Amino acid sequence: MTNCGDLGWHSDADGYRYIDRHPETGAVWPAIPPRLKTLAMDAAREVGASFEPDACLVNLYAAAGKLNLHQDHDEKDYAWPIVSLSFGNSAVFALGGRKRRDPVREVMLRHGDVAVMHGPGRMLFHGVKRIVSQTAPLTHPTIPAGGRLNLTFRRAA
Ligand SMILES: O=C(O)CCC(=O)C(=O)O
Ligand SMILES: [Mn+2]
Repeated sequence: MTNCGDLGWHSDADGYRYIDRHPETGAVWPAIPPRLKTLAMDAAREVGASFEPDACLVNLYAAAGKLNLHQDHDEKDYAWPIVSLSFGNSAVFALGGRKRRDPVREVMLRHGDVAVMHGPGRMLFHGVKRIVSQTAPLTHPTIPAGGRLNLTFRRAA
């Protein structure tokens, strides 16, 4: 897990929050690549959302990686969407309701997919149940064998 943008999402013993520097090196996060920022803003606009991301969380999943059901609620304003880009192997994405115990449906997020959580979808519980091996159309040195790369663009502050 790492970040680019003015702010990066971080979790440690003190909890979850956005911070403006890498917690180990003290360096500022690298800028969000301009073309990806534009892509995220365009995707948001397509579903009637508008934002300028100041944070991009980079999640690299190993073949056995998963992400527990959660809501993204550390951002200042939930009117801003979250835009997710997926690369590498597909993920079985779990999409629930506004309560943790609501029923969950499964959506496949494939290489190149763009997902936007916005409006009534912004605060839905979600997670990654599993990564589906052998589904990546190409391999890349930054994605471990059988793994997946996900970028989520957020406006945190
Ligand atoms: O990997 C994904 O598709 C989802 C990532 C996510 O929900 C998060 O980083 O908050
Ligand atoms: Mn999330």
